[in-house]
Amino acid sequence: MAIQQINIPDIGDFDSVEVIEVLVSVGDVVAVDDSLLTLESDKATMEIPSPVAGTITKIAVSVGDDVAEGDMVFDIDVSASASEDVPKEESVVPAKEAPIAQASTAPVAEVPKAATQAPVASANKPVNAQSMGATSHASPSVRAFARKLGVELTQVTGTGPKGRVQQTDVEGLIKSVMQSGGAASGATSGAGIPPIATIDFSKFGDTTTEALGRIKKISGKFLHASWLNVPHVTQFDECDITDMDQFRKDQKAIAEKQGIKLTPLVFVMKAVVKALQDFPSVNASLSPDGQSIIKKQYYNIGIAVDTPNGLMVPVVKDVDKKGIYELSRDLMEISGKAREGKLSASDMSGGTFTISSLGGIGGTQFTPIVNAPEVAIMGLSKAKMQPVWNGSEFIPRLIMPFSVSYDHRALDGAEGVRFTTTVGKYLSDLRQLIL
Ligand code: CAO
Repeated sequence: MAIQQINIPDIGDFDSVEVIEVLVSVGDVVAVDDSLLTLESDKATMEIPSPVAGTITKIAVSVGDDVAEGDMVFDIDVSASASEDVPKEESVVPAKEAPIAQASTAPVAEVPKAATQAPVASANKPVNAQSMGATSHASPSVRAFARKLGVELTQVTGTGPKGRVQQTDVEGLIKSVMQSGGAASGATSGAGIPPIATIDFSKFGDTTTEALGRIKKISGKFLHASWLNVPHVTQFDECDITDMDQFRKDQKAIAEKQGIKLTPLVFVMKAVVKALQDFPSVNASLSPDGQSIIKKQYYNIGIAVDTPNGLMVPVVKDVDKKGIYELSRDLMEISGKAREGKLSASDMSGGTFTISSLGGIGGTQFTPIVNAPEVAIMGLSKAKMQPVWNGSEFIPRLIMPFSVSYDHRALDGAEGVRFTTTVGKYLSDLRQLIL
């Protein structure tokens, strides 16, 4: 046995503090930094971490004792043999600094080796209250309240004087975690989504609070779910739409006679569908277990529409089977219905790929969020005349920036950029759509 005596380290300004929790028992195997004791003064609560890995062989304090710097509190056996008696599964747990693969496969004998490599010398190295986790200021009663509810004070933003954490701050954190559905994932485990601080903005100036509209609340949930579940990659690109736009303008007068407004968007829809036929994995969804890709042989394009009530995504069906005029009519109809709040459930369902066009408004590029369970979405930005080098001179060309965000589980980067390049190729030369 190689016994390492653990003493109370530097506890800052306090002469002695009370032990309010003994977090280990004799025979427990601990890793470096595992908490051993909780101390509480009238000003702060602090945890004493283990400076070594090993097995607890003696505990020299009890709850209610007062301890001071240098007091002996534990004996820990740091020898190799100390962990050999411990069942294999348990002994692997403390080796938390080992790579994951090693942790699950390492033979028992390797664990004490890691333990002896731990910074034994640091047992005698002064550790101040800050490094012991007492970084949050809070009264003992607030600390006790947080502890009772399993809230780590370091996750709470204090709104009291000098950032002191108050009971309302702890309550606010719990409320926000519950509302975001994060409670199940464990607010204190570190595995959940770290909450955003709750701040009383009125402390800094006048504010007004308005409830989000119904559509915004609904779309917000979908956007949030996609943002959290889908590993997004956004590929930026641009294409020369000079010829396409000239053709559009040539057709505009004829279209207007039929009551149709021709915008670049319908040409993009046709080019996208042709590219989707070339890249079936983009016109797809992942199976719920993520083990298969479901490729769709129909081409229904969702169009993000900006309405007074918020973003809506009606779907234009069978885009592959429709001409430019028919698509324009469909687009005018569904965007009109969206703005008047008259979309039916079937108008909004069955999409296979979505286009979000901000080209009529402005901007150079943006990163749209995938309309899951689809696997990709295109973002269109405003086309501008730009000088383009043709090999001998700069010529003015109409260049449209666009982006495609995609689910990296479904598409590799190479496939993503091949897709955007193909869309650009079709938009630059519409004749290719009929090949
Ligand atoms: N580059 C340059 N000009 C463009 C363009 C582009 N990429 N796209 C459209 N335009 C032009 C149109 O030609 C039109 O000009 P003219 O009247 O001179 O022909 C003008 O901009 C306005 O077009 P529009 O926006 O009315 O029509 P559209 O078919 O392009 O778009 C719709 C229809 C419903 C998509 C659009 O009105 C809309 O709601 N866009 C916002 C979508 C949105 O909010 N997306 C964000 C989602 S966040 O992820």
